[in-house]
Amino acid sequence: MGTMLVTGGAGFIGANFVRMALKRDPKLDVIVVDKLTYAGNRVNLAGLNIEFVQGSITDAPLIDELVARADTVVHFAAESHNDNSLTDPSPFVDTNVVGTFVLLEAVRKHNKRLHHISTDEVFGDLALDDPARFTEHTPYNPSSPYSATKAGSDHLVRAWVRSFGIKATISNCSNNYGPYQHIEKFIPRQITNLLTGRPAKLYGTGAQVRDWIHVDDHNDAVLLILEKGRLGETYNIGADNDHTSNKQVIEMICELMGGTYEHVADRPGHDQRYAMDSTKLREELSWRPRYTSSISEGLERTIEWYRDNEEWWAADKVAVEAKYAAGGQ
Ligand code: NAD
Ligand code: TDX
Repeated sequence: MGTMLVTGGAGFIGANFVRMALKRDPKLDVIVVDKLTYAGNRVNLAGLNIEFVQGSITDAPLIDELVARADTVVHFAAESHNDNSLTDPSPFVDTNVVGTFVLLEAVRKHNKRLHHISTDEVFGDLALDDPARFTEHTPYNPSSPYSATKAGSDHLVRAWVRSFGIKATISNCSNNYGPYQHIEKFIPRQITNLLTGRPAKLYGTGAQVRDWIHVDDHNDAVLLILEKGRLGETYNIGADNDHTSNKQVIEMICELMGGTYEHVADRPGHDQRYAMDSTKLREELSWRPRYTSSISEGLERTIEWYRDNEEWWAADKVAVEAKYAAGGQ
């Protein structure tokens, strides 16, 4: 793939992606562009042979120059946390919508291959008793400022494919977990709560369902789409884990680690159920997740990672919890 430009490569999924891509092809030239917001961490890429550029995807001259040097662009950069989008949506519009627009203009000008990373949240949610799953044809119906800006970015990519013929693919993936995930997110928040003597915190009743996927299964699918995906197409990514409620996940974590949880204020507008139908990806590209049917194996390894890497997260813990506590969570 020659030179690959990875946006947001110092974040959770992007850093795991760069690690996987270089493991598969140590000769790959990787340029990471990342603003290093609170969610980005240069340490996530420590020891890797890459070129790192600190900068924003909204910086058009910078992005033009970097895209010109790349053969392929993989676009992870985003503001990614729903709760933050409820307190201040502004950076979500800037990065997720305007930043994607800036990137698309550079991709169009230099005629480069783009893969855009998106989420299942663009489809809105399903009722808890609805067994349906989202397909690539499910209409968009986002609920939060985060998911609305991701939906906007997907629409921009599709419009640039149709109107300007850019060489792009999109993937929409369900909730990821694994190493290097920021401790504001559900699973690492609970693990680090228990590791610091706090109770785990469950929003509302905890009946909500997320279709959990290990980050390596997500990134494996992204590499496959880059290699074999049909241009202009969208692929849903999910590991068929749409049967475990937040309450069950928190109970698993408490059981594995020895600890308790408490109910805290619910998220306003909380999406109830996400479930992905990844038949297209499985049939067309023969993708299969390695962590299947239950999250317990991946969860145990993730708990171990946070235990072993306390220096990676400990400095952020007090501030993250103070922010949640201010909102009753
Ligand atoms: P993250 O918040 O951990 O990382 C985002 C990265 O983007 C950070 O390194 C941050 O510094 C960088 N960034 C933010 N604004 C930037 C800007 N203006 N310019 C350059 N870099 C910027 O997020 P994540 O969980 O790794 O998510 C990565 C992508 O995957 C996002 O597009 C997200 O919408 C999508 N996604 C995430 C999940 C999930 O469960 N986490 C699921 C599906 C899709
Ligand atoms: O402390 C918590 N307690 C709790 O019960 C937190 C932080 C969350 N929750 C609940 C809310 C959700 O139902 O857990 C579920 C997961 O929450 P998040 O980790 O915030 O993820 P979610 O809002 O589902 O979005 C995630 O998946 C889709 C990512 O953050 C997005 O970037 C991705 O697009």
